[in-house]
Amino acid sequence: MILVNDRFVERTEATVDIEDRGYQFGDGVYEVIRVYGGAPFLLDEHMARLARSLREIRLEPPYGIDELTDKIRRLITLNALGDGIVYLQITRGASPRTHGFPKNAHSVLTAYTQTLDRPLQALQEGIRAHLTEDIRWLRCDIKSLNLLGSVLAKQEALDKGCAEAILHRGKTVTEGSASNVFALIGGVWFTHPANHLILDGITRRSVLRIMQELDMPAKEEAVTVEQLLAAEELIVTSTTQEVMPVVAVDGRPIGDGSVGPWTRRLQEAFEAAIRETANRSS
Ligand code: PSZ
Repeated sequence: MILVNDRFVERTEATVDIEDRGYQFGDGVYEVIRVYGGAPFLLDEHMARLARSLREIRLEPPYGIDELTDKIRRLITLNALGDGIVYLQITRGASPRTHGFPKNAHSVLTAYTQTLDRPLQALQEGIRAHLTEDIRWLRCDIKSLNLLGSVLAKQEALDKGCAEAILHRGKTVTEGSASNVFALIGGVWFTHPANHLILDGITRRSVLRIMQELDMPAKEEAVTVEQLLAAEELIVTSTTQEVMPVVAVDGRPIGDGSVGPWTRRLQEAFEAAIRETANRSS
């Protein structure tokens, strides 16, 4: 089933207007929520970030966030989702095409589920990443539907045989095309501060909390490309990539080119949080 505004409908019944502003302008925001063993992971944090994204683009959702949270849980149950994701987006709705906000349009909410396994082999072996200039707009803190900057960066990385693009504005590393970046330098984890230049990842925040619990020093301070290449360990984090080791950047090994001990400890703690979520639902 698919959630369309406040109704659960079959996939074939879910249609989008060709003048929907999400389709024409990318005028909307979205979330991707991880589900483990039928239980949504960090759902309240995703919903709080969604509410913030909506406010920042002055978009009124069709109904309140509490009601939406209930409906997302219902969607997971209806679809008997085990391990997977919920994709959820809200657009400014359909109206004759003009840039300014339409007066009579109603926002359009759609959400669906997708089964997805954990990327176990990549988590074990690590991935290669490719550095590329961050050409995105200056409100990367909003989880907006406009993803061309990320799409082009990711494809450039894939074309080079890498699984993720690490973005930099000039000398400063910002984040991944669809992830946040942490570099272990001199025994301290560095990640870009949560300002307008990055998306404040839910996984990023969860990993920062874990670092605190494990007494691993962490600083929300940007690093340069040069510092990143000299890091002892490197990870990218996201809802679907979890705590993903990066073992090489543009063909240069990070550390000795294998997954480091601090990364392994983080992965174990993150797995424990996942297990706790999955157990709660069973
Ligand atoms: O399925 C996928 O490939 C996903 S699910 C979430 C993402 C990709 N990306 C989230 C993201 C992002 O797009 C950018 C630019 N920065 C950071 C992140 C990580 O955010 P969280 O941890 O909330 O998923």
